[in-house]
Amino acid sequence: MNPLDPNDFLDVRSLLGQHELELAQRARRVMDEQARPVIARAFDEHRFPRELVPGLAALGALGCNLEGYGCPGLGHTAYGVICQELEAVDSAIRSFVSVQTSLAMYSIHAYGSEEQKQRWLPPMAGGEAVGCFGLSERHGGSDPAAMRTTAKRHGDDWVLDGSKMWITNGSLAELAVVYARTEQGIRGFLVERGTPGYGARTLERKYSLRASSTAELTLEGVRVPEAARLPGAEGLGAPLGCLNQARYGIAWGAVGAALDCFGTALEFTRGRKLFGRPLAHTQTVQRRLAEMARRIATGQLLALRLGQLKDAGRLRPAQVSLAKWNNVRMALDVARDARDLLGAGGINLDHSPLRHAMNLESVITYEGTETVHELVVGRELTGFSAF
Ligand code: TGC
Ligand code: FAD
Repeated sequence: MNPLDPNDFLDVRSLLGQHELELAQRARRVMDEQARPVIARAFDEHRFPRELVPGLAALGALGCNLEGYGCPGLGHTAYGVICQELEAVDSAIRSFVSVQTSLAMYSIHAYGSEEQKQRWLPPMAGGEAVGCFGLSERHGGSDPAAMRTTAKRHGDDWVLDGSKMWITNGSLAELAVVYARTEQGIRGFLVERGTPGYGARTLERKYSLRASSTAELTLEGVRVPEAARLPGAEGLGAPLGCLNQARYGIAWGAVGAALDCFGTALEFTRGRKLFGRPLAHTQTVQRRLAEMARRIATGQLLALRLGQLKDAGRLRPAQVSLAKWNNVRMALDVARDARDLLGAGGINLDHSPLRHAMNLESVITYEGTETVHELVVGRELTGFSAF
């Protein structure tokens, strides 16, 4: 019998449709040709490789699982497998796509007016317009209900004041989706770059997600018309609804990062000879590799099940929390262990595991910290909110 595929120990691939398999293959080819050659350097230079955006758009990654308005409408499992291939290269690339697709475009798709959808979704799907999503604030991202950014009615307009912190794509974005407190509760607004009083300051000296652009948004008396308000976004449930979409993609993406680290460790320990035999011939190294394979296989099944539930329209937020928590924790542990197996060589950018591990320190924090997801699951189990 042939040996099992280390990257797909449980043959999860055979559970995907032909359409998803072909997309995964295309995504891998695009990443191998366009992203892998530039990513370590982009990470080193603390630069988002914007030159990748046309390739991501051509792949159908932008607005992947959204229907109509020029969006690819490829389905949720398809979106998942694409996220996995992107994050196998770097979480920053999946992050760009998550924010564009699941946070900015989804906000407009789910809560926007017909005019807003027609105006923004086609260029966003084509990568000509970049979006960002401003929810978190400096004083506590886990508790968005406590946001201080306000939107006040002035005649036919709204005036926004406040700031948003840690905003992916903030400095690149032509359009910011900003959630703010009004007298009627939390509402969403579209703020275009260049609007007087709106600014984006790139955050420097990040040691995680260095190939992603992160910014602080400032809003000082930013005046937008009523037509820039998302009419369907009423209350905190609106931005939290977007987070479900992005967290779903992360649960898939994290598996990709883990696979890349695992593959690197497997190859390295097979080739490196110490004490007269390959490292992979020792018991403790085999145990560590087997542990990685076990955890990755579990994560693959979890992601696939999430996709099935989402495609069937039955996915619940607490299920997404469980998967985001499990798969990002799994990937971070695998990345750290793979880094260690590489010895000193593991600390520079010639190998990917340290870069993945540093990235995953953000991934485990954003889109709900690990603790937030544990507490969401705890609330579902017990009926008591511990927040
Ligand atoms: P709570 O009382 O639970 O809920 C308020 C309203 O929201 C509804 N809701 C949800 N709706 C859809 N999906 C969900 N997951 C939802 N969770 C709650 C809920 O039904 C309620 O609706 P209504 O109509 O009854 O008012 O709210 P809470 O204040 O107790 O907070 C709950 C908690 C802690 C789970 C929530 O605040 C939370 O998820 N906090 C974490 C915040 C977070 O994840 N921020 C992420 C910001 S974006 C980001 O990080 C992008 S990184 C992107 C990248 O680069 O990839
Ligand atoms: P805090 O909420 O202050 O949490 C601090 C610690 O307290 C954490 O360990 C947390 O788990 C713990 N904690 C919180 N509540 C509880 C509790 N009830 N019980 C026990 N422990 C608790 N936000 C956006 O809106 N848009 C973006 O595009 C975006 N991009 C990001 C990109 C990066 C690289 C990063 C790092 C963050 C980004 N964020 C974005 C912000 C992100 O969502 C927040 O960082 C996250 O929600 C956590 O908020 P915080 O950092 O303020 O930590």
